[in-house]
Amino acid sequence: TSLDAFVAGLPKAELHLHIEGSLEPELMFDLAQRNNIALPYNNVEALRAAYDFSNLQDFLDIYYQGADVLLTEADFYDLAMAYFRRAAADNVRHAEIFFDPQTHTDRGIPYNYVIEGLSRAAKDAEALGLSVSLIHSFLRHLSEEAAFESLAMAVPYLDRIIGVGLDSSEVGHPPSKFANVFAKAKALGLKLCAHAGEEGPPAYVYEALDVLHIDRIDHGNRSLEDPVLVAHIVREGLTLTVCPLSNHKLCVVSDLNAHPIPDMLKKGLRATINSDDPAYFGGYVNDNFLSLTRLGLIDRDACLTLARNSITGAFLDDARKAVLL
Ligand code: ES4
Ligand code: ZN
Repeated sequence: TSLDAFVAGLPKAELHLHIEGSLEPELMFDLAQRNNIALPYNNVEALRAAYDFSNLQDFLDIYYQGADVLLTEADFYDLAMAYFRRAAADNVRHAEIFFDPQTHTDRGIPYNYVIEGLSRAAKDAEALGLSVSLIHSFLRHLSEEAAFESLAMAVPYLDRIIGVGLDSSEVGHPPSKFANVFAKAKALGLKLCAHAGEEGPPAYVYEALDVLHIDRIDHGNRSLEDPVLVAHIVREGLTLTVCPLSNHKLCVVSDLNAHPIPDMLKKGLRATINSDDPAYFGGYVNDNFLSLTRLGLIDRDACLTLARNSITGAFLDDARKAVLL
C-alpha cells in the first residue's frame, strides 16, 4: 500500500537492537559448520520452530544458546554486516546497537575479538549510508562486580563505544543493583541506557531514571501504569525505544491490537519503533512499523513522528541529526 511505501521511504534510526538477536538461523548454521560446533537442531526449520516464547526468560535461554556459535573476530564481523545490510534495506540510516560482552567473555572469547569485529563492520557500514554506534550492555542477572569487570575490558576501547546498557532478566534485578557501575560509566563519558518496564514494574523505571540517571529508556511499556511517572518522563523529554513484535512474541502485550504505542504518542512520550532481536521475533524495523499500521493503530502522521523521534533520540550531534531529519 502507499502507507507501506511511505514507511519504507522514511529515514530512520534504530536505537534498540541486540546484535546477537540479529543472528538468523541460516547464519547460525553456517557459523556452526565453520566453527565445528554441533547445534541441538537438525535444520533451520527445526530451530525456527523452537522460537515460541511465553515470556522474556524463555527467549533468553534460546538466545544465549544461539550466541555459542560466535567464536572469532570474523564471526562478529559477519553477524554485524548481515544486520547492517538488512537495516540499510529498510532505510535505516543510523543504528545504535547493543552487544552483550559477558555472553562471550564468559565463554572464553576475548573482548577484543568482539569489539574489533563489530567496529570493523560498523566502519564498513558507512558505505551503505549507515552510521553506527555500539552500546556495551551489562547482563543484569549477573552481579554488579561482574559488570565492573566487563566495563574494565571496554576501557582501552572507549573511542569505539557510545554508551552502556542493561539487559537480560529484568524481574528480581532492579536498576539500583547497578548504581555504582553506571556512575562509573557516566564518569568515563559514556551515555546510559537501561531496559526498564518491559516485564518489571514502574518502580524499576523510576530507579533507572533517579538512581542510574539514564539518557534513554529501553521498552518502558509499564511506565503507562503510573501517570506521575509518565508526566516525569514527558517533562524530561526522554526517548523510549519500543519494540512491538518483541512485545508480542514475549507476551508483554496479549495482543498487538493492545499495543501501547498509540497511547504513548497521545500522552506526549517520545516513543520510537525498533526490532530488538529481529531474527527471533520475526521482523526488522519496517516490519515493526507495518505490524501496527496494518491494524490501524498508527497512521501516516504517527509513522512520521515515530521516525523523527528515532533521529531526535539518537546519540548523534545536531549536524548529523539535521542531515537525517
Ligand atoms: C532482550 Cl527483549 C530483551 N529484553 C531483555 N534483554 C534482552 N537481551 C536481548 N533481548
Ligand atoms: Zn532489548
